[in-house]
Order: sequence, then C-alpha cells, then structure tokens
Amino acid sequence: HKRNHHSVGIIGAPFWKGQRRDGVEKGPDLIRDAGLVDKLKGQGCLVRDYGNLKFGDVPDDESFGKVQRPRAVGRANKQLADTVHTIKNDGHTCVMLGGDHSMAIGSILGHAASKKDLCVVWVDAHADINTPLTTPTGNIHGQPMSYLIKELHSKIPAIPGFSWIKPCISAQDIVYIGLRDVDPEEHYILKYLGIKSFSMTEVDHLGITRVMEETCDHIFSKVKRPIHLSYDIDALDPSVSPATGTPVVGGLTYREGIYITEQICQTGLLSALDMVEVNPKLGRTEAEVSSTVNTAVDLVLSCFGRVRGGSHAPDYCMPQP
Ligand code: HAR
Ligand code: MN
Ligand code: MN
Ligand code: MN
Repeated sequence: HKRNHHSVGIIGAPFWKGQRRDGVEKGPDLIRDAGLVDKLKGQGCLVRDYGNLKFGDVPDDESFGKVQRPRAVGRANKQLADTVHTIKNDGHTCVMLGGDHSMAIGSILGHAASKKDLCVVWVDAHADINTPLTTPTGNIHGQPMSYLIKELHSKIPAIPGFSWIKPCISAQDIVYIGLRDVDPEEHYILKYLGIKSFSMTEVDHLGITRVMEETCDHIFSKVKRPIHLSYDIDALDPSVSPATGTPVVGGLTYREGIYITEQICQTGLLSALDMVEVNPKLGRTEAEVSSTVNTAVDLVLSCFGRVRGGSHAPDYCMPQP
C-alpha cells in the first residue's frame, strides 16, 4: 500500500441565490462541522482549507426574462472561479462545498482555467442544462451546464453579470449519472448534442459497475484527462439524503453513490469535486439532516482514498507481546 498522496484544497461557497429555498448556504459549515478536514487528514491527505467565500449584496438585481438574480449569480461565480483557479495553481485537488448547483459554473470555469482538457462527470437527479430561454423555473441551479457547453453557445442570450463566462467544455466531454427528473427541453438538448447519460433506468439495467466502466471508457476514449466530478446530493435517494431542495424518489442507493466516488478515486485523475445542494433547513428531523450531511462527508472521503475494505498506514507495526 502506498501512502495516500492526495493534496486537497477546500473552498466553501455558501450561496443560495441560484434557487429559492432558504438554508442551502449552511452547507459548507455543516459539512465541515461533521469533521471533514480531520477525517481527510486521518486518511493521510494533506488538506488546506481556504475558508468560505463572502458574497456581497447585489442591489437592483432585476430578473432577466425568467432568469432570477443573474447579477448575484454571475458575481459569486466569478469569485469562485478565481479562487478555484488559485487552488488548482497551488497544486491541490479542489473541493467546492456548496451552496446550490449554480456554483458549478464558477467551479468548472476556474478549474478549466488551469486544466484545459478536463472532463465532467455530473451526478444528479437533474440535468441542470436548461438555457435561460428553456428554464421552466428561472432558477439558475437548473441551468449551469448550458453556459459551459461550447455547442450551446449560440443559444445563450447575453445575461447581466455573465459577460465574463465563456463556454469551456464540449458535449462529448460530459457524462451524467443518476438522472430521473429531466425537462422535455433538457431531454431534447441531451439527445441533440449526443451527451452520454446514465439515467436511473441505465443504472438499473447495467448496474453501477458497468455504468462506471462505461463512464471511464467514454471520458478516456482518446486520452487520460483530469476529471471534474460535480456531485449533487439529490442524486442519492431521499431516504439517504432527504435534506435537499428538490428531492426526487427513486435515486441512487448509498452504496451506488459511494461506488461512483470510489471508482473516480481509482482513476487517479480526480482534479476537482463539487459537493452541493445540502440544505439542513429541509430536513424534517435532526436524523434527516445528519444522514444527509454524513453522506456528503462520506462521498468526499471516498473521493480521496477511503475504502470500505479498510486500509492501514504503510509504516504500521503490530504490537509485540
Ligand atoms: N429542471 C428544473 C429547473 O430547471 C429543476 C432543477 C432542479 N434542481 C436541482 N438541480 N437541484 O440539480 O428548474
Ligand atoms: Mn444539480
Ligand atoms: Mn439535482
Ligand atoms: Mn489516488
């Protein structure tokens, strides 16, 4: 066994304005309070916590068509992108704790600023690929992918606060896992762009083992490249992680969810991780909140070398009688 070599940089993005449910801004501190940093260090990781971003007020943030709070979302994502870029240039695997999923815009753009050839594995009940013109809700957490994909650039209008955003990934660089609540317009986009996706139907049909084999075959079909894993906690079944803004029945089991992160770790190519949409205010009991938060922590730990079969330090010596 080689000593765990992961160097992890953590950034909290306590942002909620990409959706309407109060409480998701508590995510980063809750995940830390559950012991994330000490647990990562305990499994041998080097950890630097960059703290939480602070988001100023954005006055007069009128909606743009249906799109809600565009200037606040644009500005917060610029702050995040700059920080993720710094964390990558400092040599860490970046862990972004959300916050709502609109923050994937800044996380992926900041990551792409230092790793041009990254690919994205998006684990979510939702595709989050509505454009500002197809969105049924106006919530930007349902749209982040549309701003990032080169092939959609011509479908995106100029939005206040978004002028700095340039698409950085191609449709073929994306794999979805866990989909089960996809809008018709989103389904059209997925098919039209030929984006690789494993909905819950494919997870049932193939099993999570083959889903992960095919995910790696797809993203590494030409060359090995850095992975951006964007993990929405609502990908898991609400019986596991109920404290989230838009729970959808029929999700991944805890074991399937963890298997995904174990396999991504095994590639040795995880370069950035988002852990988003943990909302303690939406847990009906303390147990629902802690189950959601502890699952988020376990997913992060398993991205950085935690294995269910156990492990030991390479210099371990048995006690002598
Ligand atoms: N598709 C819907 C929309 O665009 C719902 C988005 C769902 N919310 C999320 N995203 N948690 O993963 O508004
Ligand atoms: Mn999402
Ligand atoms: Mn979701
Ligand atoms: Mn590794």
